[in-house]
Amino acid sequence: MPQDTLNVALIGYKFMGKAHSQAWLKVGKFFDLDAQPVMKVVCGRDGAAVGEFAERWGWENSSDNWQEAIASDDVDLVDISTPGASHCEMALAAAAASKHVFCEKPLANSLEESKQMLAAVRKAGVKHMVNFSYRRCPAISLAKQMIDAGEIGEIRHVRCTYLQDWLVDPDFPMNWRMRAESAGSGAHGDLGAHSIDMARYLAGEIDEVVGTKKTFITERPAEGTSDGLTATAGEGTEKVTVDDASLFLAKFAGGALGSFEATRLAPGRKNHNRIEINGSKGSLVWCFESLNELEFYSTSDPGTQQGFRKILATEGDHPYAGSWWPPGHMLGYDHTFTNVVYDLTQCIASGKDCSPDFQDGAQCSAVLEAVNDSEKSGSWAKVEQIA
Ligand code: SOE
Repeated sequence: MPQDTLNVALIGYKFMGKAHSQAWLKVGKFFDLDAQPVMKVVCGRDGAAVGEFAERWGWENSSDNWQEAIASDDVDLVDISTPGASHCEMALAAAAASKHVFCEKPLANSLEESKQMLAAVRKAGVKHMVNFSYRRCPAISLAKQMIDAGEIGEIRHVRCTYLQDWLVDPDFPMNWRMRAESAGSGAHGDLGAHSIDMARYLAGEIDEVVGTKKTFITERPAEGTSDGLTATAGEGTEKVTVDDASLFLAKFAGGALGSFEATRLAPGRKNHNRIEINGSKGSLVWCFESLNELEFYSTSDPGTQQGFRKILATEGDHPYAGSWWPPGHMLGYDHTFTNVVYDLTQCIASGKDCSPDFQDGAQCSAVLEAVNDSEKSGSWAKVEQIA
């Protein structure tokens, strides 16, 4: 039902909690909205810490009881920014209380849970969105427009690499991201999920995959305290139960071939989320480390002038960019989250469906799981297509 305010309950207040909070704070300042988000309540396990967070980030209330917050009549949208293991329970509770649901990626730690979440939001008739934030980089939205307009022709190759180096030091202590029971997987679900989503967005569905994963550092210093990506060491050591790296090949339904590499052990690569797409008429290349730039090669350019041109997606006509700063002024990581909650708010206000939604999240889980199946069987695995 269309509405003019949107009361938000955020669950989680670490790295993603901050990223989401700054987006909710800023979205109404930079964008014209059909509904005004109200930062009603932020939830977390440590009552004192979440209380301080609420004050710092402008949430009206804080709570150490997310179930109560979700049930409150004062809440329209539940924003889930916790580790993957809790997504399903929270989304099911939100849907049962007829609340719209916004959820961090990957949608869940298993395909089975992702499907349960999709079924629940559909049954409840609420809006649902998964936070594949990189889709909202202006350069990526522009790439999508260019591909849809036929600028690079028929897609033949999709080359995705998502490389980080924050775990290269074997003395980096454990945190939830290295435990299967909280994160589900390592680089595979954390980073690979972004690449899979971007590839699906730009090049269509993936039919079949073959791949493998590897944990290079199998034991690490135990966790002392942690905040997002950083942690201090505690006493003793703990076994790492997720992958450090994942690698797979893909066959796309539209005929393209793809390769996907995700790792947290690539020295020098900080947030190297890169995609290169080669089509029959040209190529597009983007990397998050220069997120405002889109490289474009066109076979239609005069022969003597052919070469990759660098488009700076910072002009008023570029997607989202016009709502921020005057032309030529760069956007960063935080802006992508604000662009996401802008679209989410507008969809809820107007009654339109959100994108990417839980179907996209579940389809991404299906690809991740097919890679696991392939690893077990040692052969190509079909990707389940989620209706
Ligand atoms: C850590 O690897 C991480 O923060 C991911 O969890 C995010 O999804 C990605 O955007 C940046 O890296």
